[in-house]
Amino acid sequence: MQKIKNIAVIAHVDHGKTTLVDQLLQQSGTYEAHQEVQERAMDSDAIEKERGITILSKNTAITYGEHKINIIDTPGHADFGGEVERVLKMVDGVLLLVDAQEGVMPQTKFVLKKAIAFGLIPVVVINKIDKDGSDPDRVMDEVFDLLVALDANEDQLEFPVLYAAARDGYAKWEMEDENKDMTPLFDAIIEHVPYPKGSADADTQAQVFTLDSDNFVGRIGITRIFNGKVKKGDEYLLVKADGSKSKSRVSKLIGFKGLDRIDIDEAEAGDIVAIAGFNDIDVGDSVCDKSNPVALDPMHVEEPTLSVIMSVNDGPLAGQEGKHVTSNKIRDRLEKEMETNIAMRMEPMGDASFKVSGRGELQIGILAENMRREGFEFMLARPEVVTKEENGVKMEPFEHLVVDVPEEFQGVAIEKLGKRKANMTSLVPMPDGTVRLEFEIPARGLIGFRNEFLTDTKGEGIMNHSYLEYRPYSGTVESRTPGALVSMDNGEAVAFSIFNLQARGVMFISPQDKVYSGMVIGESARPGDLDVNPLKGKQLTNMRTSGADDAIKLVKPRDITLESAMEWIEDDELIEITPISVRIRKKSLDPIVRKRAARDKKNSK
Ligand SMILES: Nc1nc2c(ncn2[C@@H]2O[C@H](COP(=O)(O)OP(=O)(O)OP(=O)(O)O)[C@@H](O)[C@H]2O)c(=O)[nH]1
Ligand SMILES: [Mg+2]
Repeated sequence: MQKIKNIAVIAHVDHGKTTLVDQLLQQSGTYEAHQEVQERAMDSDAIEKERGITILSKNTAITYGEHKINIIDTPGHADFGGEVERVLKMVDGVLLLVDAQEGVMPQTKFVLKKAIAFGLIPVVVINKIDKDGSDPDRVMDEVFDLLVALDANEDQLEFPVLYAAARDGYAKWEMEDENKDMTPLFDAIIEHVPYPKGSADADTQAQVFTLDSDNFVGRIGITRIFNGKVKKGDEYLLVKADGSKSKSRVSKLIGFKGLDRIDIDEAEAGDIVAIAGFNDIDVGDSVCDKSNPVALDPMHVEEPTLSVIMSVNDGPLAGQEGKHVTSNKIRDRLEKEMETNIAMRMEPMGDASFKVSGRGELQIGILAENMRREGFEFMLARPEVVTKEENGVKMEPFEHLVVDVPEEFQGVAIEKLGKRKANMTSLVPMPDGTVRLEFEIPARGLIGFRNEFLTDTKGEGIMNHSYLEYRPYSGTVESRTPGALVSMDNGEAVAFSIFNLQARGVMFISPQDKVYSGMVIGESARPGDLDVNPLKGKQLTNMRTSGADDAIKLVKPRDITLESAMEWIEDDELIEITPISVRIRKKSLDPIVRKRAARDKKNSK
């Protein structure tokens, strides 16, 4: 029987997880000599590559001496925390990476809290020690204090610590040691991560933690085998979270080796393998012995905290750019998503709309981005937090927020966050002249804050947050002040009128962009919406051919992305998303209806 170690790499976003996995793959000699490998090889999805972030957790396996090490790379962004939660149950140890300069950040706390709760002893890797501003001693203290605060037990407090520069390919036990290679980290894994429990001779018990598909064999469940063996060709019972059972034969068994997948005939307790042959296999399902099925605990991950209504595009430009536009298509796609994405929820709302819930704007935004790339067209409303009742008290999600700002912006940051009901818990001057402020804030208060924060801090502020807990509802928080510039006509925008409108605010459109009545084409410099006409040409001259256009200096319009739009819009606005465009519109396209609503709102105040 092969000796196996199963680890997950966890950290705050960007602290270097995927880069570290690259080095472990390379230095273990897992790649073939001629194999060409991209940087951050585990980030294989298109959006992951584009943005340089990990979205889905993924596993790989390396051989080190007589050991096989199964490694699961996890995402660090708070919105994908559910991915980390479900992975932690599958491993026997974690590598906790902490940036030697940034130190403990909100998601470091979140993932470590979960790991501690699972009883795992972290191998702490203080990473990026090559950075100029790095301060490994301070960061080490922060990690220790965090473990104490998380009620870690004595064994957990004895955690091993290494110092590393993943990008440069070395890890070491002491800062004074020579920068060589990853050997110390490999040794730490072998020495400190326990061997899997369970027995290859017991009845089979395996659990699915990720789904995949294969053109030839269809749906594949990536599973951790906790007991017994899984053999190709044998029959097993699939037990779902609701207790329902179905029998199937394993048509294909796939093992992992670096970035490759290999056909195998058998695997046993402790290993991580992919299983094909079960058509309706889902995340959390157990694959069990058919005569003695004992299912494993279904997976629990934290509930979604944010929801947004997705609906069929009913604007005047509907159906012109997308392939899938009907509510049936949208429903099918969302249902498919929910099968694999256990941290998200979907609820049909009638009238061709769906409530999609997740952990944050980025998670919902990535789903929407994937859908538009697949040819979907739809609308999104303003994100809302998911509130719930506990003992008759309305509760809402709170977040732990850390902002790093140059000293001169400390005042404005505190003032703005105060208006959003944030409560400051710490203020620490950092060696580089910035100040680190920590807050507890209702998740509601963060919606739309990022843009404002970046403007207020002239782009120099950095903010990070992650889910804390549900607390009693904290009353109204402030939202966007500037009004919208709303088009009052249908057609193609004209340079001359955009030029004139620039004085009124920031434009979102360029000449020749399609616009319609009720579409938001800019942000007004003042509060309150303003109906404007972006189609007005200079009197009857054909400006483009006359060359007069060249004389007009247009400011570059603000780029409206799916996520910036989600941050920006108000309750009476929608985002229209197609494979080609992201537009913002008023819910009601009729100016008279909007005027009446505005008047009613004013009167009711
Ligand atoms: N200076 C320095 N930069 C590093 C080091 N390790 C990683 N980086 C850089 O940090 C950035 C983020 O690295 P990733 O490996 O994508 O980080 P990650 O933790 O996987 O990020 P997420 O998966 O999105 O949470 C990249 O630009 C890396 O090149 C290091 O040791 N030193
Ligand atoms: Mg990553």
